[in-house]
Amino acid sequence: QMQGYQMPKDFLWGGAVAAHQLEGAWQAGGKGISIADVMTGGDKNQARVVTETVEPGKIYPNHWGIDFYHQYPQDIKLFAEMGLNCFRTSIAWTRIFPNGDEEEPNEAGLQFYEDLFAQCLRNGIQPVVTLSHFEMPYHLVKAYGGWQNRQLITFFERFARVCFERFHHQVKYWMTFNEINNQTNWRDPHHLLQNSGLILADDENWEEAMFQAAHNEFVASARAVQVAHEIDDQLQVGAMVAMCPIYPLTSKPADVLKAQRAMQTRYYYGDVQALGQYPQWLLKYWQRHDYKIEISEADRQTLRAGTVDYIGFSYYMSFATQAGGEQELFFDEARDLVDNPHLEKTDWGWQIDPVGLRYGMNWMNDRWHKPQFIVENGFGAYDQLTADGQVHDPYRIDYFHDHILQMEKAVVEDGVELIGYTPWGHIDLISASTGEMKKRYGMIYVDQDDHGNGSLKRIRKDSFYWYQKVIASRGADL
Ligand code: P53
Repeated sequence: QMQGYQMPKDFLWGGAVAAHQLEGAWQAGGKGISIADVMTGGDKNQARVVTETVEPGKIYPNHWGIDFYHQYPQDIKLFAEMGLNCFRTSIAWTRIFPNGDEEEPNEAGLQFYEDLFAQCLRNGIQPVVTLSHFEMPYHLVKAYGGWQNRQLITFFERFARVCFERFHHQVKYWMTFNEINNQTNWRDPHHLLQNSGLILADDENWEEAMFQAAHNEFVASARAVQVAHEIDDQLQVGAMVAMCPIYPLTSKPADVLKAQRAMQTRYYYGDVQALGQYPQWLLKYWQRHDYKIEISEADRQTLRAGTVDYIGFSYYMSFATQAGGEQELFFDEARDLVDNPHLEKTDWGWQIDPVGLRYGMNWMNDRWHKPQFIVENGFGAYDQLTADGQVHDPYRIDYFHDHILQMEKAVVEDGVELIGYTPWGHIDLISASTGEMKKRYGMIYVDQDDHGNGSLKRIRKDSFYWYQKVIASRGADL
């Protein structure tokens, strides 16, 4: 196998998780109910269901996660053993503001994160924190209609301010909204709820509602950037987009044009957050469709003043599209994606494309001119615990080998400025899309099934030792 380039000394090598997918303890320390707490478990054929309230007898995997809330002291030590020098997690909004609209924060929640971050730092691990990672207070959905409502800007700003004030000595790198562009797929209710807390009726215009919600998130994010810099000019606040490059299926000009519009559509979020303004094609699109997106002059000013410091992004896969002979140039993510015949897929149908990572990094660099941070990358797979009590996962090592190599080429050969690399779910946790435990990403195995049964024992997989070696060689020994 090919060897890699060595990354700079200060490069951050880490792992990434989100509070709701591993903490469990969904009611501990005064925590409120988040949107993840009312999502049942599903699998690749059966979508997760959102229930009106927490219903007895239903399975809610986020209620238990992997019990990180109680086991983190040992888990962080294991991360240090792996060699991590950073750890990306999120702050569960509902631990700090249980309903989201309180005036005063919940001290027990703040204390939990202060202790967690202290444990990281004691072990030579720098925490990297996402403020909103698919876990907004459910109350803000029920009582306010989610991010369509401008009042959420105030609530989020308050939450962000409290976090920056309390943790700015412990945490330098922040992100505002996780994978803010997943809602490009606005026909899927799961994405609308996860990103924006929208639960819409059939007769509402879902696309227009998505654009309004995303706008309010942009303003909230830009406010957070400004507040962070006021509190501590050392703080770095990033965007977080899901980078899935969309290729033209063929070199037919109409396919190429379609793919260009697909990229514009899926990444206008980054345009607004990095460049501080909306692209012209989108304003034209709204005009033609008579979409009335409420954007004030003050908002425009906030967006310009609150551009992000860096681009955090996830990378798992690439997509492809082709023109359908439509009158108007238009990209509808739920309908317009096609299989790429050159790529293999995971068991969950995610197309594996290491080169797409380098392509995406170059594309973003040309467009946004900001440092980047790969804050998720990984391979969801069924793992087997063998009779010898081990997990042999060569498929995961292959995936990481190929992706890290492309990352290093983007840095060394192409000159992309990259802060760090945090593979997703380096410890097994609950899947966001399916709620499964058995869709595993970890280099550390957690003994638990989809129903929450198991010893919760942590077991080092083969990939654990492989990544340890990669980090020790600063990326050269792949
Ligand atoms: P799961 C869609 C496409 C790419 C990444 O995903 C996505 C999603 C939404 O599920 O989510 C990110 O667990 C997300 C994590 C998530 C991870 O990728 O569905 O930021 O919360 O767990 C992997 O296999």
